[in-house]
Amino acid sequence: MSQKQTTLVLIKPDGVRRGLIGAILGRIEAKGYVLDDIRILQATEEQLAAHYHEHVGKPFYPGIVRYMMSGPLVAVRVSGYRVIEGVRTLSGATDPTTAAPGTIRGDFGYDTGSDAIENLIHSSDSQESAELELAVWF
Ligand code: FUP
Repeated sequence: MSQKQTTLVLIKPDGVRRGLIGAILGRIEAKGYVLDDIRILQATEEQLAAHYHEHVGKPFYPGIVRYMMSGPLVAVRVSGYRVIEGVRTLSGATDPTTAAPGTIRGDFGYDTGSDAIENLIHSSDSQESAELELAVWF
């Protein structure tokens, strides 16, 4: 039997700028998951270093920071059975150019030519990441 889970979703600054908050959260709600908490905020360098601790020091990290601080983002706590896997599936592959049509990144994302991959949404990839990431943003 599956476990009820909680995950973190971020609508990244490109999603907010493009007016896609409703479209993105609409897909997550339509799928059947529950939005338990939501905040709109400007990310700090400290939050990003904690959230992206696996990427700190990599060549693309400064680009991620520029991108993620380029405007407000939306942090959402989402719950449901197998929601971690479910929201990852709805989000699609990291690269929006090749992400499958029907996914959020595949339908709304494109290569902007920026040095960071702009792909609209973050969703936690495991229970452990979800706990750590929820503590960063809430
Ligand atoms: P994902 O799990 O699909 O969100 O992707 P990753 O955890 O692998 O990467 C986190 C973010 O880093 C991605 F959303 C995009 C960004 N990234 C780059 O900008 N350049 C890279 O070469 C790899 C990742």
